[in-house]
Amino acid sequence: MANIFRRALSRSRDRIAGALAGLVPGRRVDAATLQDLEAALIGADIGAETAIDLIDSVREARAEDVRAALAAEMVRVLEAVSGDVAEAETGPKVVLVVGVNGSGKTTSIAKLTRLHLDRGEKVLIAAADTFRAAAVEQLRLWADRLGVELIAQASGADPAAVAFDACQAAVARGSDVVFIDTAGRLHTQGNLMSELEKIRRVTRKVVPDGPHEVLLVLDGTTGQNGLRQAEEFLQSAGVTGLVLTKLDGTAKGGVALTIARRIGLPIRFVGTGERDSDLAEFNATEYVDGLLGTEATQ
Ligand SMILES: Nc1nc2c(ncn2[C@@H]2O[C@H](COP(=O)(O)OP(=O)(O)OP(=O)(O)O)[C@@H](O)[C@H]2O)c(=O)[nH]1
Ligand SMILES: [Mg+2]
Repeated sequence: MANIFRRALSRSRDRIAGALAGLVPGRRVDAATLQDLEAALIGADIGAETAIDLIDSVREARAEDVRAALAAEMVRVLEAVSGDVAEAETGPKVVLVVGVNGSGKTTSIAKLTRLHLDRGEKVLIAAADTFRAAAVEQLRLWADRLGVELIAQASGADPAAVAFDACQAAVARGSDVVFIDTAGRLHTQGNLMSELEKIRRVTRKVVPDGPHEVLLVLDGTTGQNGLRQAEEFLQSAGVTGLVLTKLDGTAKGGVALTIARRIGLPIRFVGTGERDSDLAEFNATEYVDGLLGTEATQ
């Protein structure tokens, strides 16, 4: 399969390639080139602290080795947080999907559903975003299109009650996985954050070892701001992994490195478009190749 990160990160890769072009083989790396490289990394939305650390790791390298050394360090940073996903011991795997408004939660659930269906698994979806009728309808459209069962209640219903129903239905039907869609929220909305805690608590009454994953969906184009969101959600929602969405062409994409380094959370998936097939499992080596063009030059 073609490396999707090649396309997604082409802008940042071009910029970084421009900086790397200043390196003269056979010579030590000069300060001006390192400065250019640092600026290119920051321009790719790798936060300043992370960029400085990366530059430090290649300061002593020979010019011709810089790209490879940088790539190795980036992969190391990303793989340090790869971590395994908890598997369901008995009964369905419960996956709670959270994030701020419009980050791509509902669409990501459609994509994840498709991924699991393609593996031959039985999927059920819970419409626990009960704030807007349109939110339920959006999910219903996806569920119909994908041919999976949706558990929903009238708008305004208690999201935790929907999640509870869905877990019970998933147990009754022998589903392999249940995805719980939630309304967008900010970490500052205390009542909404405690609602997530309630959802978690209530699902445990049905599936005691769940939720097995709490996926935070982050818009990959919101840059360092997205990082702060991730940090705040981590505190209050028990997030276990990330889905980075909208990495489709004009994204700078470097935020993944900062997330890994600062937050210590694995990026599990990336979204690369609006269709249900536009999802890929995150792969550190391919991502770094997309950012640095490593493989093309070796
Ligand atoms: N280009 C692109 N668009 C995406 C991607 N993921 C989601 N979108 C679009 O982003 C918009 C918001 O997506 P939703 O899935 O509705 O986001 P949400 O987080 O559920 O939004 P709320 O429920 O309102 O908080 C929609 O127009 C999606 O089609 C992606 O990976 N790439
Ligand atoms: Mg939604």
